[in-house]
Amino acid sequence: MISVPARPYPYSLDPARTALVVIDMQRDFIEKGGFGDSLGNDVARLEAIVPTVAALIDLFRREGWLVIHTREAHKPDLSDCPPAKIRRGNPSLKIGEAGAMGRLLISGEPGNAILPALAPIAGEIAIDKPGKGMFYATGIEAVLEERGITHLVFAGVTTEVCVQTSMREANDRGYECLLIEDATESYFANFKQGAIEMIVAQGGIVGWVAPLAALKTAVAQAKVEA
Ligand code: TIU
Repeated sequence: MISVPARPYPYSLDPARTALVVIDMQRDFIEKGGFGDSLGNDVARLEAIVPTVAALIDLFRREGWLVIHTREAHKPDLSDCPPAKIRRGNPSLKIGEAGAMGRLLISGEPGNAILPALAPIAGEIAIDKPGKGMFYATGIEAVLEERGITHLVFAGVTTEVCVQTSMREANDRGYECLLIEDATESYFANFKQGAIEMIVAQGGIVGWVAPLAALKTAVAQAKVEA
């Protein structure tokens, strides 16, 4: 077991039962002309975490631990997208409409891809999710069960929307969840901070939070002690 200094108290993980979940590091949220931009957000804030997310993915790859990537994505015929979701926010461009990077939030379109710097490699799992959470209508729970995964380490965007929803879905299913706080970001600094405080409040009601450096140090320390 590896013990990571975390809030609200140390987080213990068994690498064989742990997966990294990188939520929605897609052009649609991080680049101009995508879905996040269409909702009126300043997308530049999100790009700043790319090096930290890359370093986190690199740590898991070097250790040979499981990496899962998610994409918020709908089928081209939008049969998996509720009309309410399309209407929500009165965006300048709606889900399924053509923008500078292809149709917004549609699987296979250029803008729906994960940023090249963070792209999945062979052996990693990449899933499309029609909702904000990673469990709704994705089948991922069976995959995690089959692999014996009990602990999920989270990164990605946005902290208070898809990351927090996924963590809450995971928490309700019994997974022990750790959010890497410098590998997640929101369009709103105060929402990121608020989401983190909600996660760790009440003794870790949703899970734990730690910076990447704490996880790296804990992994190195475990090797020294082994
Ligand atoms: N709008 C917003 O903050 N987020 C989303 O719509 N999706 C994700 O968080 N991935």
